[in-house]
Amino acid sequence: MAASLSTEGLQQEFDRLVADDQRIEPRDWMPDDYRKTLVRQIAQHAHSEIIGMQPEGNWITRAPSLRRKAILMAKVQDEAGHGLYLYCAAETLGVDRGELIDLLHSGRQKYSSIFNYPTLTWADVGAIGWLVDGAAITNQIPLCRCSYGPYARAMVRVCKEESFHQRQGYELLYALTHGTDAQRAMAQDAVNRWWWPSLMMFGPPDTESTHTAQSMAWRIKRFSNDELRQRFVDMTVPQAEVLGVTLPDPVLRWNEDRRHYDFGECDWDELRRVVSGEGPCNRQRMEHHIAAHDEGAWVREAAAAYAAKHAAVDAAA
Ligand code: FAQ
Repeated sequence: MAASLSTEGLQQEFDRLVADDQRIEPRDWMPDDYRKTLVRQIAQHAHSEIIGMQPEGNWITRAPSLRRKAILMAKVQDEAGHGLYLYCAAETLGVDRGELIDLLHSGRQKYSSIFNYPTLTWADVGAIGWLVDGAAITNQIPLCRCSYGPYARAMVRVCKEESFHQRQGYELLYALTHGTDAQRAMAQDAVNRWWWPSLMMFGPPDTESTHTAQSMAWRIKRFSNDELRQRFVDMTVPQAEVLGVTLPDPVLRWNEDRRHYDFGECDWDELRRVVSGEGPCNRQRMEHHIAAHDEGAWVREAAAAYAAKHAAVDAAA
């Protein structure tokens, strides 16, 4: 069909597929800006999963029991898997993973602000699972219905795994809040530090979000940043009550008229600083990623040589 239609006809067919809630697949014609938006978002998402292994990876050797260590290792490994599905989804748009990693290393692509905060105590592992994975799921469940097929399908599996991650964080914090006074204080301190950065994961307020309107028209995003942030707050406040922690927001309260929780304003200057490279751990995260990438060069070379050898054998057969 692509060969026989004019650009206008192709655009109409694309618009029809999106309006009918059908999936755009890699073989389909798509507008250049749709492709660019997807590459930007999927690459940023993939980088976030990979850089996101660092804050929790910091605690694998110090987990307080074998059970906790096994759970944490499985979780961090899952994040690596998510990064790989997402790089594969991006590659269906005609870009190469190596190219995306270069863009990350040169600061031309981003990763989520949240991974630029330090993990100071063991309770941070629980707070990340409960709040960060909780926010990630809230954002990612609608992405399972994203108009681009490979991204939507990757999200289905990612969301299943994220929900295990969120539960393990909640369960870890529950054990701490039902433990000693020192454990309760450690849990509360972690929640105090991770609450606002978790709300900022949803991106700038709608009034400042440059991409939301177009991404919603293309059905890449199904809800705006503020809608998802509200959904996350509504879901999380009752969980905080069961855990027995307070959320560090003096204006947080149920609004009977809106049937939602009212909550305070994030520090948007802080989000801007962290996204522009001035967060507490930005430099450390990138240095670590670049060093790991360089040290892994021999593995990539060996894998490529192995694949080339087998391709030559197959071709000769
Ligand atoms: N951090 O116009 P919008 C996870 C940028 S995965 C950094 O609103 P958009 C799992 C944005 O890119 C977490 N940058 O943009 C896990 C844009 O920049 P540009 C990652 C941010 O795309 C858990 C500019 O600001 N999840 O946590 C942030 O429509 C535990 C304007 O913003 C995803 O990536 C931010 N927070 O909406 C792993 C989900 N917010 O390129 C390990 C997919 C905004 O114009 C451990 N992504 N920016 O210069 C999305 O849903 C969207 O891309 C948003 C942003 C909602 C993040």
